[in-house]
Amino acid sequence: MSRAKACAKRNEALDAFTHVGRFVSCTPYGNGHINDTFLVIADTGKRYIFQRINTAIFPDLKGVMGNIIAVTEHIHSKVAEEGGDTDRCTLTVIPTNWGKRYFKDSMNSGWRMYEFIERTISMERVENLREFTDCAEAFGRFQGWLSDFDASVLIEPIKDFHNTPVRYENLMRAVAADPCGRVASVRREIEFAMEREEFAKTLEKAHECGDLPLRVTHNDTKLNNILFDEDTHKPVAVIDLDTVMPGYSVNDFGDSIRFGANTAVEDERDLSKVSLDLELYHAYAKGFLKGCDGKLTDKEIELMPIGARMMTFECGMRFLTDYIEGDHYFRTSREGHNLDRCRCQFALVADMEKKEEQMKLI
Ligand code: ADP
Ligand code: GN1
Ligand code: MG
Repeated sequence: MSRAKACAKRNEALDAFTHVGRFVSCTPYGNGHINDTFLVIADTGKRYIFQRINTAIFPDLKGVMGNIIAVTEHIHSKVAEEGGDTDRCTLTVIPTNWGKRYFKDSMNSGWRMYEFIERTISMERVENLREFTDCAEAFGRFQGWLSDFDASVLIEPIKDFHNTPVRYENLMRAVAADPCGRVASVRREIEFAMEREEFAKTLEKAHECGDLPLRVTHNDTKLNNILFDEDTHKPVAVIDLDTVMPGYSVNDFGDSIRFGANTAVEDERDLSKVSLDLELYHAYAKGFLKGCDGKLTDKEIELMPIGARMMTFECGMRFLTDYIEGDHYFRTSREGHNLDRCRCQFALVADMEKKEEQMKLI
């Protein structure tokens, strides 16, 4: 779509939310890989988050928004019971002028608006161990709040989202199809994945034999999906609730480790910089267990290191699949971006394999 057309669509969508005021600015915002996020300012001075939901990834707009409303209402009531800050504890959806939860433009794109959670920052890296422990507590608490939530009201926004064997099959299908002629250049990465085909099944097997329960989980527990207070750097809200659905606690733990306990950034090209920081791992594990407040079983606790390795491996395979298929899923900003991300994840997996015993001890 041309820039002018994209801008026209955005304005068409903004017109659906004018009950909050006239919008005076709208600028791209944040570092998400999936949705198009904008910060909009109304003539009242109030700020809002405005997002074009990626409908190629989330076709069931009604279902996704229904999940978000149900989950945020539940969290609001939990925080109210605890006497916490109900204004900033979770996302608040702003309805359209007609009271709907999202707006569909004439090209079928979905748009939604949230209250901007003020006086917060989002971070790509933590500055110290305490921040990472706090972040873990926040994700653990999030899971705790949802422990009595009726999961049957949720739709599954993306089927088999963290089903690693299915992700493996998807990769093999992409390799066989090779739609962009890129397979020859990524043989080493494909082999890396193939050597771990059995490992990929570990959590699904644990679930099948009753060792790993399904809980309502976040499923995208990256550091930048938490908003921190700009003064105290304490977590304020867990955001990006598109993928909340039944899942494994150890995957929520694992995805945070993948992103936040890597000594390098997610798309680092210099692989000598990539490793698992065991101090950060320890800090996070401590906070997560505290946040979950005794709700995890011994077996779940035992599987936490596997969760970390699994999420890193799975994410690496997803980046590789997207690279092979021509980069249609994750937003990229340079040539070979998904391949760089894949290599970085696989380097981290290799380091985690070396540190398996230390992770278990922690
Ligand atoms: P994506 O699914 O593309 O990752 P997110 O929902 O995570 O999109 O939003 C992208 C970024 O926008 C977040 O990392 C955060 O910095 C910012 N953001 C999102 N929602 C809010 C909000 N309600 N208040 C303040 N900042 C927000
Ligand atoms: C995407 O939306 P965002 O940027 O927070 C992706 C996650 C990946 C992550 C990798 C819906 O998260 O699953 O782990 O990129 N979200 C979706 O950085 O696929
Ligand atoms: Mg996000």
